[in-house]
Amino acid sequence: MRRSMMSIQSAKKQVAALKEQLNKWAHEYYVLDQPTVEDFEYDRIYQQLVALEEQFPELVTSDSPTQRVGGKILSNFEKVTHEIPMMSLSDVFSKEEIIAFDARVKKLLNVSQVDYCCELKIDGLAISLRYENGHFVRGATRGNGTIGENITDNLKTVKSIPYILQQPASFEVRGECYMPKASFVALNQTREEEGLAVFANPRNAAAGSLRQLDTKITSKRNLSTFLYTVADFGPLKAESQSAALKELQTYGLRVNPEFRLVHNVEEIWEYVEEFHEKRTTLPYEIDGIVIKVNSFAQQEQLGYTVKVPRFSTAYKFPPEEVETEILDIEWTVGRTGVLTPTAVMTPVKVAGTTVSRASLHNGDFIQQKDIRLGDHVLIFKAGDIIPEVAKVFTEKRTTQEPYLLPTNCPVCQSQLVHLDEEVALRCINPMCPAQLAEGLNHFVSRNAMNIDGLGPKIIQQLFEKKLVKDVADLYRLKVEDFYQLDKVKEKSANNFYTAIQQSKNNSLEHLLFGLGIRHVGAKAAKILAAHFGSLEKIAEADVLEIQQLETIGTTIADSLTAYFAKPEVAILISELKELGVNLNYLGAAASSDSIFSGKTIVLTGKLEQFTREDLKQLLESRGAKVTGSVSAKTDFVIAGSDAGSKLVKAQQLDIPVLTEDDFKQQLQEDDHA
Ligand code: 3B9
Repeated sequence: MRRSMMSIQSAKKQVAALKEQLNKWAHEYYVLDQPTVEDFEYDRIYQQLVALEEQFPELVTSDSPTQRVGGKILSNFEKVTHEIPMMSLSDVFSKEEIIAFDARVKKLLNVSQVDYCCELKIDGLAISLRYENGHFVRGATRGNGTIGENITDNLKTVKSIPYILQQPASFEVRGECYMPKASFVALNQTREEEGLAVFANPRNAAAGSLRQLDTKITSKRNLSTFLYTVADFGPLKAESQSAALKELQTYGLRVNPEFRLVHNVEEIWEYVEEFHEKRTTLPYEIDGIVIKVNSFAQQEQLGYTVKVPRFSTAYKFPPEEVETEILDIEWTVGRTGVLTPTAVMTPVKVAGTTVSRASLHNGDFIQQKDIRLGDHVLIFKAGDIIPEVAKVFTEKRTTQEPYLLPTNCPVCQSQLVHLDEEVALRCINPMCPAQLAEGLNHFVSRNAMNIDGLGPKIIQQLFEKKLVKDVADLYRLKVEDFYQLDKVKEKSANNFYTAIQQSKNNSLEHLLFGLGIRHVGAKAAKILAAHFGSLEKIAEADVLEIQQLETIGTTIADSLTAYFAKPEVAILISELKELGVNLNYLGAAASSDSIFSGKTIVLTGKLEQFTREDLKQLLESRGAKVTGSVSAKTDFVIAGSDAGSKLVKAQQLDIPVLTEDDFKQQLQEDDHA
């Protein structure tokens, strides 16, 4: 009797955890277009949820991913209704259209002159913040203008949004949430280092950051806001847009300071030209100028169409495209031997910076666009940041010769392969110096050996000065060796040395991932390390045994066995061992991501499968705290038979209770997480 009741409590917790994980992944995949896991991993967790829901049908909720019909629920953010719709803006693209807008406004108002408020159009995400008696109570996305999503918890991590206004008032204020350019660049840099997909532009980065189910992630993204309107003007005294913007500031709300009251189209156009020029020097992206009739009385008189107010419009900047010529095409070799072509061009100024290089992505891209040396091309910045070739002026072409893709590696000269199913050209020489240098960069990266401070520039120098040629050499470096590098003094030399020495103690999964074996990502490395326990065991493992592991398929198994069959790899392993690098799995405890880490746990009742002391030690080794009495601070209780008052207390407080079997299952999941 009690057993089944206890199980449902732990099932409930598990179902919630699985749903959260799946919803997060689905959201990343469908909404953000930024998948973070392989399909098979999603399916594996999905099947676990299906099985649990079959066993406990009462735990099925309408927001469960298993209940999703045709992928309609894309996230589990609560929906909110905007009582007053969040409208959008009509677009104009030229001075002529601004003149026409002004003429229409004057005609509808039957006046000969109108004042306008010009504002910057921030390239972010429209949000609505509700304050009640001065307290921030709800934040939402625009959604379709009528129904948005409740992102209160995410917005609470945005430091520019006040929790409490400087004067108590109840209203809904709207504006833009955005990521500053510098934060966007920094974020993408880390994502690239971590092998994650980069965001195309600050807008996508802001959207992706706000729509996180894990608000800890949002809080780490540097987001900010500019507010520009109040949904219901109720409490505001202002009678015009420019006065309202000033009034919003008196509440402690962030308002973009560049707004300007103007009196005619000429002044609008001056504002447009001024900010078109200043655009690149602003610390945030703007994609145009918003023009609003300034007087609220006149705004009301003009009214709205279904989607947009008639009193405002947005002038959109043209994307800047500049002509230049292709001087050369350079190929670089990555860690996995993939070659990436870069166009080297006559330097030109585009959207504020001088551009002389643009990625051509791969050989197929060059052939599809028929890009040739010496060609005149039009370039632009994707998301206003990343230079891209938009168009080739074939009519200006002087050469008759198509560009020939390389047949040999530019670094080691060995013959390249073009695998059928891939777009990439690849150098398959494992001793290719370019790959080795990139391999070192991967080895020291965060999810691998996490050797702080050894960035690509240091690695490059270590490599060029022949101080290292492979990862084992890193552990042979002496403090003095670093003095040979540019601008490296005693302090940083010591830091580099210590960071390298410390990495010797990492658990096996870091080393295994760091070796950069094809198809062996951080997750697979963890599973393999936990299963086999040591690098030697993995090296000796049979391909059949490997591929039987959950989530490890034949691709990984084949790649692993091929890797460890190489004689140079055997030598590398023995060298690493000799140099004192740990080759063993140190257990889930060593990686602070144990599900028990930081949890407060109470043991009660008669335990059958563990002694109390063993269980206590086990939990503590995974970062948990074991305490004697149940309180609101208790995360869960592990109960054996004949449990008494502690169990009753846990039930009263709605604290999850695990049986020993439940616990063992959690333990297993912990080891596979
Ligand atoms: C209901 C700046 C942007 C912007 C408005 C902007 C985007 C939209 C808008 C806001 N930057 N300003 N301003 N700087 N990116 C002008 C569309 N206003 C509204 O959304 C809005 C909404 C209104 C009036 C204005 O009144 C109604 C009330 C009930 C029903 C219908 C309309």
